[in-house]
Amino acid sequence: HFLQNVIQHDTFREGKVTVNFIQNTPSLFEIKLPQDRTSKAINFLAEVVVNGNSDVKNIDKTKVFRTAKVPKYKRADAFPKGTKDLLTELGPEAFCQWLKDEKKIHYTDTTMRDAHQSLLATRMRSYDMLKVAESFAKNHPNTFSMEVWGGATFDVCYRFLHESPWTRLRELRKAVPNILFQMLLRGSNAVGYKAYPDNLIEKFVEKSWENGVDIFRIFDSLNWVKAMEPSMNFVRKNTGGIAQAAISYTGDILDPNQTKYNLNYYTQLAKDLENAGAHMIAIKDMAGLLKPYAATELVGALKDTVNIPIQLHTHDTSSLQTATYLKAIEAGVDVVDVALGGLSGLTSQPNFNAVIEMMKGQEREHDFNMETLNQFSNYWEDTREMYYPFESGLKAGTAEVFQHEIPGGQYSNLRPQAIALGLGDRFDEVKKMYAQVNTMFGNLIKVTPSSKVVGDMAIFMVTNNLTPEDVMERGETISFPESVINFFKGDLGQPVGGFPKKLQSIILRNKEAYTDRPNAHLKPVDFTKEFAAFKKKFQQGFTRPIEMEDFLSYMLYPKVFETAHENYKKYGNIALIPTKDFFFGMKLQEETFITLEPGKTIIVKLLSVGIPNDEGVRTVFFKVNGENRFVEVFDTS
Ligand code: 3PY
Ligand code: ZN
Repeated sequence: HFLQNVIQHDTFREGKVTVNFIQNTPSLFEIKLPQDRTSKAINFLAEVVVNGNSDVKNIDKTKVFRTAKVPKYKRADAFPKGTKDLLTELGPEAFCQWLKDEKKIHYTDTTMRDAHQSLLATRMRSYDMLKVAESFAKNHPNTFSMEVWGGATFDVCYRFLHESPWTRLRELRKAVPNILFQMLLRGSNAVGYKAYPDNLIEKFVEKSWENGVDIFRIFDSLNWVKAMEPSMNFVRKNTGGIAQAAISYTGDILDPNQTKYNLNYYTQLAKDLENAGAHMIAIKDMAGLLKPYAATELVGALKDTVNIPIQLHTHDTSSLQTATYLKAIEAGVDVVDVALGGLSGLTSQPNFNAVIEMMKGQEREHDFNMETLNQFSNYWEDTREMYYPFESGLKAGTAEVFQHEIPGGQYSNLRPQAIALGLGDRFDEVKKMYAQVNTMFGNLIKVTPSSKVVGDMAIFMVTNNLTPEDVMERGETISFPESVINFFKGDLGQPVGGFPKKLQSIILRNKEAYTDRPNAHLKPVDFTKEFAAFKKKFQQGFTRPIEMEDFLSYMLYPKVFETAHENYKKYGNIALIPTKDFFFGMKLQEETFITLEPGKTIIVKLLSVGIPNDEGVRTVFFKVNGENRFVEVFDTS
């Protein structure tokens, strides 16, 4: 390393070395050894032991965790054939015809995406998914699909879990080669909260497919078909996957007073999506508002309107939604979204295990081995214990959701967001205000990101003690949240029936609003030039060649990616750290196992944590595979 420093030094390279070069250049003796994976892993363990995980606010020191048991499977056995094999064999059109002809009801398991997004603020780590994935693939290959990617998981992976969503997808794909994988794509907003250039979305779709996504559930937060069309085309053109177009459901089609989103509105929308090239239609009931008898009407009418399979997605916030599934199944829906028991119910999807029991002995029964399915539920119930800091606090179903219409995925975030802003005791007001804001905004489809705009405004109004009348009367003097201004400008597209004009001019003041697709205003990404610049900036610190996938992440979330990259340089692949150690830190004399790669596991024991020296640095001692190691960590407390 000393010689390397000499050879790489500018003075040496320029041939200007004098006799005193070595004595006068102390930097030659600064040896920076490249850190290996073990050192990086223990750097992270030490950091959490000393400073905690900044994402975990309240630790319950008395908490004892159960060991989650992975249901048995044979590693050496081949994977049984599943829907992924069928899609490869048939291609998307014939596959969808097969699905339509199926008498059995099919199931999408949302455990690894929407379930934890909606119950645990999206914090489920790849570590806990990968532990159980192969077992699930081998035990339940007759699952229609697994939703494992997209929505909020992409950004949370980097931002809070310090792991790569691409690695998650690849590793899961390896563990589950036989069952279709599904992702949630926010149309022109990809996996973000704003519009992105079309060619960025196109590349993102292409890479998602290459890395393992089969079914793209595409929605637009305002049900604007024009905004969904490009993504549907990208899936059809650039992948062998399925373009599943979602109609986001709001209101109540059975309420004669609610005329905006009536049955006719939804059937027309489904027809438009079929005409625009959808392989399948999803009814995306993101807040759990589709009541059982409404499901009979809606599914029946859609079946009569379109010739493609229909999948139903809901959230059980009211605790009524298993009945909705029963009615939808009777009306001929092809697939329903469920979550394994331990991560089901409330703001998540209805209970997979219970729905299977409900259908036992019935005409459309699809056979699942209940003993192992219940073991998977138990696995998640035990694993969930470690995620207690992220529970939303909702204890029972609430019929209030039919009034406030807050999506399940937003509910589990809005509550902590309100608490963080000191509105914990005023959460009831926030919920009521959410409904009022919706009315002010002209009754919107509310799903990410339009739901975030409504949530931001509700929180803003409660915080500032504003009423809708205040906004209308003295709006010119109010500084509205940025997301609200951008929404009224047209940044998320056009809502059904247009913007309420008076409020729009109050909020925008002199800003110009536009009515075409927001993406049409964005400069396309110059992939050759910008990817080259990205590589130059970030290659240092990567222990593998930099990829287009990294670049896509950077383009979607520049700051988040940059921070994640810094963490990666210091700590390596944090996804390998066991969850308990990741969130809560190791205890003294505790031992943990970290598998750096198959066949390479290190055993780490925490021996001691020193007192801070004059600079506030603590020395943390470990025994790693029998050898003593230490790490110095600055104590930030
Ligand atoms: C998301 O966009 O993340 C959602 O789950 C919307 O329901
Ligand atoms: Zn959902």
